[in-house]
Amino acid sequence: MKNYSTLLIIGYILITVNTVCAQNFPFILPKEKPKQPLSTAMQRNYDNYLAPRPEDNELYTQFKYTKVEGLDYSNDDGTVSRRDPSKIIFENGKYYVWYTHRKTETPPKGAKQATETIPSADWDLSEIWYATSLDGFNWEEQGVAIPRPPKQELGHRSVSTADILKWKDKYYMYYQGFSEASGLRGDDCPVLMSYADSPDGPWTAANKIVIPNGPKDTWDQFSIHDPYPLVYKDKIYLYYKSDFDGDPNLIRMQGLATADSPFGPFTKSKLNPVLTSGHETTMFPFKDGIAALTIRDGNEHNTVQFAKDGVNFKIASMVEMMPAAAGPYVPDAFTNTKNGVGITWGLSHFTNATTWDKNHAILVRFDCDLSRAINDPEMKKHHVYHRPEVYFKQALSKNQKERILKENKKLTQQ
Ligand code: AAL
Repeated sequence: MKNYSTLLIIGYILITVNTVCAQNFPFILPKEKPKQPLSTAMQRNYDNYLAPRPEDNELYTQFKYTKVEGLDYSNDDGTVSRRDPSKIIFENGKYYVWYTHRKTETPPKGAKQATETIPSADWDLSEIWYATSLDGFNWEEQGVAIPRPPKQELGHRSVSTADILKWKDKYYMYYQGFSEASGLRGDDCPVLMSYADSPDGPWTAANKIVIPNGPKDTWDQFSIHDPYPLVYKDKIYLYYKSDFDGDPNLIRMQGLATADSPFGPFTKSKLNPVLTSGHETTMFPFKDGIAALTIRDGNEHNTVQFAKDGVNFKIASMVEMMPAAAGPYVPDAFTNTKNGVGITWGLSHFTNATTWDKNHAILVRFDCDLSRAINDPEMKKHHVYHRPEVYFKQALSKNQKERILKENKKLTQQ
């Protein structure tokens, strides 16, 4: 009996030693991190992602795009623009979205040529409009929600880039309020807020700055863009973007401000910026934390990130063709959930729908599978297949061609 136990122990030790020392990685990718020496990349594959394969990673997805019906763009002549959609909410048996709406006599002409009626930028001289839908594909425009306020009030030049909060059965809209044409110094504005009892309004302007610019020489001293509120940990978590470092070195990062009341005061996180990359903000509750689409700009653009505490974000996946300025349908945006379900669709915008002289943006629908509620294998494929013309559109510039010619000449004349 004693000999038998000793044999068992020796056998167990041999198996363990063999497993730990095994150098050859198994043919079937293990679901759990194997107990054997692993390269840094392989360790990362287990430690940093929700699963070692993208198709099992709830925060990996492809994005699919569909034209939306019901919105007219004046034959794309640049005088009508819709952009920067809010997150989408479902109320009164339908979906609601708010967005920047511009209807001006000309397309944007830049800050130097801007007047009281000629816009400097696509989001200059704009109002916040809204639309409703039963299916997310066909939208019925309802008209203005938040107009430009009278001349003496904050934000009189343009109100844009809105996002919605529902808090204790009332509605709060946060948006950029410009008191001068965008582009004069930079794209400078603070965040204003209006509130209503119903998503259909009427909206009352709080007529005060709710998220102020930072003190002189700090990263968000000039612009607070893309305010994006969620309810998390019993508070309002409002993410925002700032453009800093000055033209032509503009860098864009994202910060967080939290509050106990929609009217503020909002306290900016001491760790701001909390995301080092991304252009417009797009967040959603996911499990016990917050996930973020980190779209263009910065070292970590084209990633989905996750913060277990809503503050300290880590890369959760690398993705392609992300929706710009995405406003997803976030079913649990305001439920204070500790078990966020994720997102499957929303609206985003294309800002290059036409040539520059007819510049305007259009709203489009995106679909994805960043949700624990669905499992769509088509969304989980690991590469997006582009036609050659998509690559050839990324052509070398004249300067680049000249540089290459010069380099060749140097080499061949040696
Ligand atoms: C967008 C957003 C903000 C900027 C401008 C309009 O992509 O980041 O809203 O101010 O561009």
